[in-house]
Formats: sequence, C-alpha cells, structure tokens
Amino acid sequence: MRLSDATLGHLPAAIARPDYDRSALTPGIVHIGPGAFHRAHQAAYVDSILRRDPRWAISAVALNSTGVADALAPQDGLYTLALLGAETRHRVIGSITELLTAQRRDAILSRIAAASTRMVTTTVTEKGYHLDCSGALDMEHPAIVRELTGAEPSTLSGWLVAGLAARRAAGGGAITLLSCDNLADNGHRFRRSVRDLAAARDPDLARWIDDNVRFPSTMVDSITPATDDALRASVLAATGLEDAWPIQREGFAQWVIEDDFAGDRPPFDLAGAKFTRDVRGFENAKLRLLNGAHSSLAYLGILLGLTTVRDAMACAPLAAFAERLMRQDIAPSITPPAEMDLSAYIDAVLARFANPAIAHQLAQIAWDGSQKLPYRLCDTIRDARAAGRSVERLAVPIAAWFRFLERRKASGEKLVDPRADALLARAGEPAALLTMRDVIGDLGEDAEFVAAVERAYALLAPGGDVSAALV
Ligand code: CS2
Repeated sequence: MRLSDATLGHLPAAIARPDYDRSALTPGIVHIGPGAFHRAHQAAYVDSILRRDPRWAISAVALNSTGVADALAPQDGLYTLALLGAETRHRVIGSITELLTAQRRDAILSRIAAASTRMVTTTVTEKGYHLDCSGALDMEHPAIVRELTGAEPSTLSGWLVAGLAARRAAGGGAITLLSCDNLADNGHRFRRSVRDLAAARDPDLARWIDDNVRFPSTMVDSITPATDDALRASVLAATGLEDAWPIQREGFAQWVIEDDFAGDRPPFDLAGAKFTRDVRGFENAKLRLLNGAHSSLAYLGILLGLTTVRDAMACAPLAAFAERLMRQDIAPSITPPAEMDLSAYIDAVLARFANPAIAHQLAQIAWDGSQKLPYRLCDTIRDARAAGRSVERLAVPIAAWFRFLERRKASGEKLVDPRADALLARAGEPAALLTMRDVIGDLGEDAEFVAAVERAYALLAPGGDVSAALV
C-alpha cells in the first residue's frame, strides 16, 4: 500500500503525521528546487506551523526534472522523513500541496503572481544562481545569454524575472524571496541573480523589485544524506506504507533567518527557527566551520580510501586534523554572534559528523567543489592572509581537492561539477588550477598560499603517505 491522504490512517501510532486538516491548506510559499535538503529542512519547519496558520503550504516547483513530481504526486505530496539517531524517528510531512514542473509554465507564473503567495524560497545549490566571481549575475554564462535574448525562462533568474513581471502586472503586491542555499550573504547574492537580469531586460521591473521585494539572508543547517534503497526499506518496515522518495536527515536542524520580510512573516520561530537582524555571524560560522571541515574530510577521506563522514571521523589522524583546522585556522576568521560559543559549536559539529547512525557519503560532499570551496575555504584563507596568520593547514584541503581531480581524470569516473571540463583539463597541474579566478579568486597570485598548496600537494602524491600532510 502506498503513502497518500487516503492511507494515512494506516500508519502505526508511533509515526508522526500532519496534525492539521490538509484539505484546508492554501499555498503561501512557492519553493523552487524541492530536492532532499528542502524536504528535510524547510518543508519540515512549515509542516510544524500549518496547524497554527494553514496559509503557508508549499507549492513545489522543480525546474530541471520531473522526478520529485513523479514520486510525490501519487502520494498527494506526502513523504516520510526519517530522523536518524540512536533511535530513528519517522515523521510524515504534509506541507507540500502542489507539485509543478517546468512544463507547467503558466501555472508557475500565476503561482508567483498570486497575492496569496507571500514568499518564494529556493534550494538550487550554489551553481543555480549563475553568479560570476565578483558576485554579479554572470552575463556571459550561456544560460543567461539565452535569458537575455528573451527566450522562454530556463534559469532561476529567468523564472523569477518572468514571475515577478507577472506579479507586478497582476497587482500581487510585495513579496519575500528567501535563498536557503549554502552561500555567504545568500540574500544579497539571490538579489543579484534576479535583479541583474531584470535590470538588463526591463529596468522598470528592476525598480519595482527594489520597492517591493525583500531578500533576507539565511543560515540553514541539517545533515541530509541522499536517499538510498536502505532508507526505502527501513521506511517501509517502520510505516507499513510504500514511499517512492522518503528523505533522511540527522535529528538536529537549525534555521536562522534575517528579519527583513516584505509583509507577512511565517511563524517559523514557533518551530524553532530564529529571526535576527544579523545573520552573518551564524552564516559564517556554519559555512566556514561545518561546511569547510566537511569538504576537507571529503577530499582527504577519499584520498585515504574512506567512504563516509563517519568513517573519516573514525580515522584518528584525519579527525584530529579536522578539529585543528576548525579550532586553530578557521575559528579565528569568524566573529560569532554574542550568543554563540564557537568552541561549543565546534564540539557539536564534531559530534554530529561522528554520528554512528548516519552514513553520509564523502562523494556526495565532494560534488561541485568549484562552487563550494570559494565560500567554504577560500574566504577563510583570504582572511587569514590579510590578518597575517599561517595558511599552511588551510592549503591542505585545497591540495587534496587537486589530487582528487587528478584521480577522477585518471580513473575516468564522472566528476560532478559544473566546471568539470575546465577542472579536468587542468587536473595534474596545480599551477593551472590556481589560475581559475572564478574558484580561487586572487589567491592564485599569492605566493605564500601557492607555495603552501604546492608543499601539501607533494605530500599527497599517489602512493605517498597522506598522514604526513595531516599535521
Ligand atoms: C555538505 C552539506 O554536501 C555537502 O556539501 O557539506 O550538504 C551539509 O551536510 C549541510 O550543509 C549541513 O547543513
């Protein structure tokens, strides 16, 4: 029997389920990119507030594939969320009430235009914003060039420019656009991604955006390993209902949102989110410490022949390296908010990484290095150089990434990265990789950093002793 509205009553009593009348919900949020992270994180927060306010259900828009709609439409948008821990808990999430794919152009645009929609949220990953290394919309990117010639929308920027134009025409009123991706200053970057295209195509619309659209920044956090067959089987065993696409995540979740909304603000604080005027300290701590250490464990762990974050943390020299990196090299670059104790934050991140209930693939974290490393490590390295601190240890994960690229080139295994061609063409030549300004920025011209990368790169040579680099 398959999970759906009609079968909810068959769930065992221990499985949490929507505590509200789903038929009374109306969509107040359009979410673009309903992948695993959205369904693990924001959709669960929304699920927790719908009893209180049914006007915030989610219309989920998948721009690049029909997979989520195909899996969830027969389930009335319902899916199971497994919260992994010593005792895994299951929760059926009911906050997604509509699933739209790019083929439904008019339906998507009317949803964005409707006055009842008060927020558009996104999880499209770093590459979905099409920004160049200065943080502006990349006007030379082929997909953006197509948007500039007025073709049908295909990128996030194009869809939102078309959607906001429809909203202005329909008198839908002010709206909040909230990026839920792991980018520093994600509100500002999201704004560039949308407003720069509007300014190039329709300057009046750009002015309307300035007057009517807010782009708060956010920090989102919850470790979400990809769905696998083991999860499908354990969900079936626990719930008795088949679910074509269940989601898993750690029990912990955090959401800090800049309090800068265009109008109505969903009461996410009632579900544990935090509204604040200053999100930057939280964002930097999370991106630089957690994600910076995650990427470091991924590239070094793969070189060591390891598979999961849990295995990497069980490798004492690697775990100790990650801890030193966080405490000694990354933490000094962060100005934490007054309420945050950085040392306790690092303790918690290390414990989360070591969670024995989670098999988070290092290969998943290794994806899209060219998009992730600028925020996760390069900003920290730049700050360390400016402050005169050593970058010897920080150079190690960059060199490990270079060796990882080289291995992929040699093995022919697919490199998941929008810059894969350029990276593979340069793999094996650190000097050439260091000239990629869109990834490394001006660090490639910094002799001290370049020398540190070259030293670490030599230590990480195939057949060499990786532990020599883990100092
Ligand atoms: C991970 C993140 O896949 C990755 O690159 O570092 O998805 C990480 O698990 C989340 O940001 C945790 O909130």
